[in-house]
Amino acid sequence: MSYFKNVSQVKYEGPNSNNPFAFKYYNPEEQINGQSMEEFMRFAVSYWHTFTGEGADPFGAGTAVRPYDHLKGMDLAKARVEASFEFFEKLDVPFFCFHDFDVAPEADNLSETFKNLDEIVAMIKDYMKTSKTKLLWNTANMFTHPRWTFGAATAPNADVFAYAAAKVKKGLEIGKELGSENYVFWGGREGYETLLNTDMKLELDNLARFFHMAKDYAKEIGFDAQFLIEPKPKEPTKHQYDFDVATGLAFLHQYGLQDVFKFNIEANHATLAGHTFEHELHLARINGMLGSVDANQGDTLLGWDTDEFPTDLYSTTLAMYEIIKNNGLGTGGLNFDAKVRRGSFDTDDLFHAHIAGMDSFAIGTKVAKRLLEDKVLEDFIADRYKSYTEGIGKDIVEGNTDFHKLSAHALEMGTITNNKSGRQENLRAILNKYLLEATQG
Ligand code: XLS
Ligand code: NI
Ligand code: NI
Repeated sequence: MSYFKNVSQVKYEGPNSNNPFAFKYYNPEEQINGQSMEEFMRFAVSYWHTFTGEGADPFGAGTAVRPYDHLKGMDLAKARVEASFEFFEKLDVPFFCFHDFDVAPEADNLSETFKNLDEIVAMIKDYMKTSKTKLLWNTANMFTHPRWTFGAATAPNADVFAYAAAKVKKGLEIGKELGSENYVFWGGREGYETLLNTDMKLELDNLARFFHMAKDYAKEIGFDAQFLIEPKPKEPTKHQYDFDVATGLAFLHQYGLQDVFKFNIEANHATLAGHTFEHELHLARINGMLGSVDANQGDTLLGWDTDEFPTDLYSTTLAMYEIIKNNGLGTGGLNFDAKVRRGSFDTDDLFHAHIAGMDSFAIGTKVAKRLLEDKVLEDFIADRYKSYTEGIGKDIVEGNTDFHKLSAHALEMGTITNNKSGRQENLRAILNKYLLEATQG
């Protein structure tokens, strides 16, 4: 049976196509950085938003109209697996991602829940035998059920910590079973509401203990996926511990976990933290910690994680600039942690949304590639810091100076008159020019 009857195979038809079910800019075969776009971009579909999500919001029930709406429990879970692989194939997407809870319903107790999971994971594994779509990452949902009210590994209740460990243990086994390339830890409710009732030091120590045990277990079972930490500053808790890349870096170094993790950076989480998407990618990259991306976008007028499909070409361009400079994402990818708006309730919208996102990132890739080939920003930046390549600047960089010599230099030189304009507006105009030109052909 077919779940998406209106859509046949989504293909690249080029910028002149008006077919709403075709790629206009994402050409999987086009070469970028010595790889095909498909290999380089590594797009992934988020199971939770696309197959499990129903379009509910805090004020109203779900609006999504899905071909499996009449089903419940395990029957629903199975129909979703069938639908998902049809979707992956029609979209021709190389990866997908899921939380345990997205694919199989929780039962009354943990062992029943695991049984449900085993059944569905076996089914997924079966589909994966004939599908090209692989698992980019899996993770454990440790935020929906009331037991996680105060967190999982940072909960004040040790039984909750143990329950979380059981879930992640299972998640690592599932990851191994399905050949996942990464395993994601997003904080969920790892954070706090008020310091009046919180032992922050114990919670952070416990979080680190949890991560070390997770790594030990992955090693024990021979699951060598890249571990990824996904920062987010707030929501659902007021203060999330993995606030942003900078906070995450400090945490990982503090607890000796810096070689175990890289970052999974989500655009909307970056902006919630008061950063740009490219800031977070850049900071992770220069520290050798850029692992994967949750590709979405927020809304500047809304202060929460709206998880919209990415269509902002400035943002995709500056993101791809970082990713190309990083030489790609390694085992990571561009996962659409994005959901169609509540008013986009048709199944067709699921295709439109992914096509829009993939095309937007493809445009970003083309523009970023040209900017890098022409060294537009690189040359400007190199020139701006030229003073560190000679004289006193060179001494600073090479460690050949001290406060005595620097002070003597300053006393000698008189007034500083050699600052140069940062040319921000001009650089933006150049970026516009590249954006317009790169999409012409
Ligand atoms: C929520 C997060 C979540 C993670 C996976 O804001 O983005 O969806 O990506 O748990
Ligand atoms: Ni995410
Ligand atoms: Ni998010």
